[in-house]
Amino acid sequence: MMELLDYLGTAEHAAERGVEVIRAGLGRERSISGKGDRDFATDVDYAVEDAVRAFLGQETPEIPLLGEERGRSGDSESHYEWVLDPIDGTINFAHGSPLFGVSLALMRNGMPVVGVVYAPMSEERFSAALGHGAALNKQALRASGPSDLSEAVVAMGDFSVGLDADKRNLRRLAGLQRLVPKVQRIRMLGTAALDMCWLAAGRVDAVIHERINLWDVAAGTVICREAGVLVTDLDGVDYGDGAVSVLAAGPDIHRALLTELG
Ligand code: LIP
Repeated sequence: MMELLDYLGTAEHAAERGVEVIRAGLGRERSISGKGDRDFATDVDYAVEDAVRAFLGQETPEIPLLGEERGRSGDSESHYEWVLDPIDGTINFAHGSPLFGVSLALMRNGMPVVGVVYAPMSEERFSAALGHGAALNKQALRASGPSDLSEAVVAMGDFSVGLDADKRNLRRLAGLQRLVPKVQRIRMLGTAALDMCWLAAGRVDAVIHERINLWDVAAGTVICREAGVLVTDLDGVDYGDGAVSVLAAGPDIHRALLTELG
């Protein structure tokens, strides 16, 4: 049975394969496939997913994989599952913004135990394995942050598109109205994976996503936890497979936000 650090090594190589495909696709014409209201994936998203799937299919054929673009494949009885977002921040990527990355996690019984987020434009690779700490380009990561909300920079998810978007965005605006007078600044980076990694690196002090997919935040969750950050859903329940929201921050800010948003 492979150890978590072995799986971490495999995940890092898999993410590198994905980044090679992205680099090959930079600067050339792209085709996009619509995914409903104002949402899409590029041909590079699919190509990255295929390259990572092929690599993991060779290295760990016994472990199934859930990918954002092509869904689930493999043995559903396994306690383990790879969870992949080939390009988190696709809209940013398509618009030429450098804020995007390959996000790959290994889940064990519904909880992320290994995570890698590789941001090629800044050459930053965030990684972690449960019980082994978090790192940025092999340098140990330890989140540090304020204890007072008025000193906190809070990263939030994009406004919703698609079904019920108006209803959800009204709720989101109400939440913002409550938060804006209380926090130092709000940031909307357009990539949940980098939101979480920047939190682990102390570049933001909290992350709030009211509606998020597992593949967007699974890797970032174990990176944050190994950097000393609390990661729950918006009800304060530990984040894991099945949750639809994220609230991540150091203990003091997490408690204050749970109260504000409750
Ligand atoms: C994106 C997330 C972002 C969220 C967007 C979208 P994608 O993921 O990273 O934080 O606000 O709605 O879900 O689609 O680029 O993989």
